[in-house]
Amino acid sequence: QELSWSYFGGTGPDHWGPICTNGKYQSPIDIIPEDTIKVDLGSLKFMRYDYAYEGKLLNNGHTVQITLSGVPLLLSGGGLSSTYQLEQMHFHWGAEHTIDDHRDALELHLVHFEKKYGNVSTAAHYKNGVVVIAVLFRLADEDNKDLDAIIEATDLVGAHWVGPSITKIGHKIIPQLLLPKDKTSFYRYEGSLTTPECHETVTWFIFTEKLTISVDQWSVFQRLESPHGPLSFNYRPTQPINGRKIYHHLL
Ligand code: SG4
Ligand code: ZN
Repeated sequence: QELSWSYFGGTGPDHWGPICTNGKYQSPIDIIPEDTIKVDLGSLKFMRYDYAYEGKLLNNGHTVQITLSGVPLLLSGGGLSSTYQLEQMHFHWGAEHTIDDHRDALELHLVHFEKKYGNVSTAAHYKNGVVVIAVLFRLADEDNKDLDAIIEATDLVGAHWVGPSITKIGHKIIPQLLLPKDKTSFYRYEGSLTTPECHETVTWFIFTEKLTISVDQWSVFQRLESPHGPLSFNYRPTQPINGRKIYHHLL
């Protein structure tokens, strides 16, 4: 089974299509903290992120993606003018957003859609339709216990590629534990999805506090099978800022 786009070669980022190539508000970007605009955007409000949920994990050939079952998890605040609902979480190994050109080991994306649109694929066609929360992970000596169940499930769906593969995550997931403790410091800017079609309808929030992952845990992601063999990295190169304002919310 072939996928229409990838992170390498003839189906790689240079061949992703019109919006990806010609857009002026693309993501990810390199964030230069010194150039950010310090403002009070109001705090982000995470509703029901502190409960334990059953989760499934999917290897779609581009990433591993987690969906949770049960009541909707909601996000507001941070200067947003409406309420957004969590659809899925996924990882990029090799972080997508860099800080002062430094690339961390891993980036978690929590993808939300504006409630009135019902899902991300519809919301992605409308201004302010999508909000992605990004969490950066740096390498550390110790395992991150809060990633254990996800790593275990990733190992299960990582085997020989015969098409997308899904598994139930062995332990319940508490999404709050995948967010940094300090939620009062984050960057915000207007950008795009980081994969085709690269729709420019995404408000990005990137926490400044990083979490950690061990090399052993990280290598499980890098072994994930895709149609092109092991998916050793899955980040898009950083894109031009083109005069966009990058805000830094500080309490
Ligand atoms: C990953 O490829 C996800 O698997 C996609 O989700 C997601 O697309 C895509 O990344 C872009 O999202 O936060 N990196 S990102 O900008 O959520 C969408 C699915 O394919 C539309 C469901
Ligand atoms: Zn992503």
